[in-house]
Amino acid sequence: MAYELFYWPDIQGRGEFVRLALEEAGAEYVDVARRKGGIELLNSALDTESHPAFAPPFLKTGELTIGQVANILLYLGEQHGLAPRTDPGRLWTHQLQLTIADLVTEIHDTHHPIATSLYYEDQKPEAQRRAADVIETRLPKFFAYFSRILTNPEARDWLVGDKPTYADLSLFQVIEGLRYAFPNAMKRLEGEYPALALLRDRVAARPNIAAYLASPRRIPFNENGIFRHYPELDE
Ligand SMILES: N[C@@H](CCC(=O)N[C@@H](CS)C(=O)NCC(=O)O)C(=O)O
Repeated sequence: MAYELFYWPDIQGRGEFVRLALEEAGAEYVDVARRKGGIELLNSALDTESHPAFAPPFLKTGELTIGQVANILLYLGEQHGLAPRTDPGRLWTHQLQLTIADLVTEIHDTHHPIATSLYYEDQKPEAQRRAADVIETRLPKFFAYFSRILTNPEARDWLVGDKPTYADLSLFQVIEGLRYAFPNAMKRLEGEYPALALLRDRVAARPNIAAYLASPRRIPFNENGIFRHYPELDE
């Protein structure tokens, strides 16, 4: 039975971390809200499920409804060999994913530092201060962390041992998104963390991922998602 992914239809957003895992796994799935009448189904699932997600993305499979990106990936990792089976490996992969989720929130907050409910245009001066700090202090700290893991002898090409996991797919997405949002800053920063670009390239070369990226299923980055390009924030 095909998975049902519920996420906003016009953005990559947080749903993209789930799409990448489903695509890498070659899993059959329906991106529900991208179909006619799908937004209504999404909203009604938020209202009526007995274990409702607070916000999209969420994934339905059989009787299960699973919310929170890291939780969805924990499940998909087990189902499709996208994470180790042992407890230490499973928890380590989950920990990396939760750290990526923290980073994603900080990136989101560069354009929405005051309130998610306000427009970017209503918080531009604060966004400028926040973006400058994220570029100067937070990205280097996260990049150094993930680089250290990737260059640890036990990593061998991927974050967790010798096989790709959903955490690698997610880190790929973060690097792609940051290149879109902050091209100038990333040009300056990336040279210092070559292991990250190598990981990005390894993920992009995975056959299922390469096919997905070239397909119309991959929504282009835009200024409604998490990774937004506002030139004034990328100085
Ligand atoms: N921590 C949640 C965050 C979910 C989330 O913030 N979803 C956004 C779209 S990316 C949303 O629709 N939020 C609506 C809201 O927070 O009211 C996750 O990782 O799944």
